[in-house]
Amino acid sequence: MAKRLSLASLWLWLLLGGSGCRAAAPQNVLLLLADDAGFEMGAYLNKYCQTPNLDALASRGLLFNNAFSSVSSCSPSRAQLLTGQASHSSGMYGLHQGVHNFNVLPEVSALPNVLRQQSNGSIFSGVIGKKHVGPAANFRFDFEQTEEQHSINQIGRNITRMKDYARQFLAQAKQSHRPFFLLVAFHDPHRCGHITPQFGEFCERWGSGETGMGRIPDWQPIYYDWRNLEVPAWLPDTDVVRQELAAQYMTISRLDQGVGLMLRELQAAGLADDTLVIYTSDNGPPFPGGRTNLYEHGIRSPLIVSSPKSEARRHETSAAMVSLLDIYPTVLEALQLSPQNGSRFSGQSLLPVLQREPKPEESDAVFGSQSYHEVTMAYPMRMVRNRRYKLIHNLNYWADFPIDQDFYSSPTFQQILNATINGQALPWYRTLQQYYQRPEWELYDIKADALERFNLADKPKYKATLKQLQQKLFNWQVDTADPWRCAPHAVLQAQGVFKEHPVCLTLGHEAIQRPKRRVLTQYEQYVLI
Ligand SMILES: *[C@@H]1O[C@H](CO)[C@@H](O)[C@H](O)[C@H]1NC(C)=O
Ligand SMILES: *[C@@H]1O[C@H](CO)[C@@H](O)[C@H](O)[C@H]1NC(C)=O
Ligand SMILES: *[C@@H]1O[C@H](CO)[C@@H](O)[C@H](O)[C@H]1NC(C)=O
Ligand SMILES: *[C@@H]1O[C@H](CO)[C@@H](O)[C@H](O)[C@H]1NC(C)=O
Ligand SMILES: [Ca+2]
Repeated sequence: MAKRLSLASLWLWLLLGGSGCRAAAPQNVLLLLADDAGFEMGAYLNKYCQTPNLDALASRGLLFNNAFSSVSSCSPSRAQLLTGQASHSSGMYGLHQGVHNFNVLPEVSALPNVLRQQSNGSIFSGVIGKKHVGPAANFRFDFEQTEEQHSINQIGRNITRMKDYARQFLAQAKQSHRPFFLLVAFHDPHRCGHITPQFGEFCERWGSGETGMGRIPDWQPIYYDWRNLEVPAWLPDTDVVRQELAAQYMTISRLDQGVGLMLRELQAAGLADDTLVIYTSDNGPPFPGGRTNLYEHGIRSPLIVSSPKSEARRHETSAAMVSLLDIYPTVLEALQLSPQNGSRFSGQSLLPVLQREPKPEESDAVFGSQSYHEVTMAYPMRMVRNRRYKLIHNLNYWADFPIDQDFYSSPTFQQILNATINGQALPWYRTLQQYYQRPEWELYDIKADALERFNLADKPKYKATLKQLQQKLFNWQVDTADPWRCAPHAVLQAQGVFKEHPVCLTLGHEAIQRPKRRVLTQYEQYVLI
C-alpha cells in the first residue's frame, strides 16, 4: 500500500474490501488427498479413530457434510479432481495402472498443464504420493515424486519421506517466489492385504517398528482394540469386520499424522498464511457398498476447506451440496485464473461458501458416473442425488455387480461369501444376492432410508419423482457428452449425418421378453488357478 493515499484511492480501497479479506495476491493451494478414506475422524463424530491433526484442520476451516465424489474409483476420481470433468467426459473410465490402462482422452488437459498455460509458467505445481493418472503428458507437474519413481509404500505411506519431499517443494516455491499448487496424495488408508499380507490388511504394521516392519521415524502408531469398536450400521456386525476397522483406523492415524507434518512444513516455510488447504478422499472405504459403488458410502466424501484469508466461517459446518468436481474451479479461483468454460465443467468454486452458506434450493443436486474400476468390471452406473432422493441407473443391470481383487480377498468379503455359500445367516442388512443383482433403476428416499434399503422406483406414489430425476440425470449426461447416454435400450448415433443432431435409436428391447434371472441353487465347481 502506498504511504499516502488520496481520498479517491482510499475510497476505492475500501470499496474493494480493503480490510484485506480480498487480498490481491493469489493463494497457493495445498490439496491433501486420502486413498479410500471415509468419515473415520473425530471431526465427523467417529468416537474411536484418533485424528487430532485433521480435527484441528477442521476447526480452522469449514467442514462439509454434503460432499460427494462423482465416481467411486481411484484413477477416475483423481482425474475428476485434476480435470474438472466427470469420468465419462475425461475418458478415465477406470484404473490407470497395468492391464487396466485407462487414460484421459488426448485433448483433455489437467490442472498442472492448465495452470502452466494460463499463468504463462509462473505457477509452480507438484505432486507427492500416489498419482495414478495419465497419460504423463496430460498431467505434467513441475515437481513429481510418485509411484512412478518410488515404491508406493515409500512415497504414499512413509510420512517421513513425504515430509522431506514437501520440504523440498516448498523451499523451491519460496525461493522462486511462485504461487503453487501442491497435491499430497497419501496411499493410506488403502488396503494391501492382497499384495503384502505380511504388513497387515491395510499395511498398518508397515513402518511401525515391530520386528521386521521397519520404522517410519515420524509416525507414532496408535493401536486400536477391536473389541472396543462399534461397527457402523452399513457393515456386517461381526468380529471379522471389527478387526478390519481396527487395522483401517491404525492407518488413518498414520495419514492423520502425515497431514500434521505437511501443515507444519507449510508453517515452517512461512507459507501457511497464503495457502488454501483442502482435505478430501478420492472415494469411499473398501467395504461392501463402499468403493466402486454409487451408494452413499462409495461417494460421500470427507471435505475440509481451510483458508487463512476467510475467517468468516471457521470451525463451522456446511450443508451445501457439493461435488469433488468443484475442487478444480476452486483451485483456479484461488490462484486467480479464469474458470474453464463449457458444460463439461459442471463444478463451481467453493470459495464463496467459505464466506456465506448458500440458501438450500430445490434444484441442489450432485451427479455420479461410474463405468469400470478394473478393466474386467464393466458395470456402468449413473446417478443423481438431491437433498432427499437418490436415483441410480444401472446400465448393465442384467449382469452381476462385479467385485475387485483387493476387496475380494478382504476378510469382510470372504466372510460374506463363506456365509452365503454355506447358507449361514450374517448380521448384515443386505444379502450377497441383492448386492450382486441390482434392478435397472434404484430410487431411495435418503432422508428416511439412509442405508438405501427400500427401492421406490416401482412404487406408483413415486412415479413423478422418478420421472423428474430421470430427466435431470439424462440432461446432465447430454450436457457432459456422456458416450453412454442412450444405454442400455438404445444406441447413440452421433457421427456423419447425425453429427449435428445426435439421436438415441431404439434396440427394440420393449418388444422382447427377457427370461427371468436364473438363481443358482448350488455351487458345484470352483476353479482354482
Ligand atoms: C509469457 O512468457 C514469455 C517468455 O517468458 C514472454 O515472452 C511472454 O511475453 C509472456 N506472455 C504473457 C502474456 O505474459
Ligand atoms: C521411511 O523413510 C525414512 C526416510 O527416508 C527412512 O529412514 C525409513 O527407513 C523409511 N521407513 C520404512 C519403513 O521404509
Ligand atoms: C471463460 O469465459 C469468461 C467470460 O467469457 C472469460 O473471461 C474467460 O477467459 C474464459 N475462460 C477460459 C479458460 O476460456
Ligand atoms: C472362508 O472360507 C475359507 C475356506 O473355507 C477359509 O479359508 C477362510 O478363512 C474363511 N474366511 C472367513 C473370513 O471366514
Ligand atoms: Ca482410492
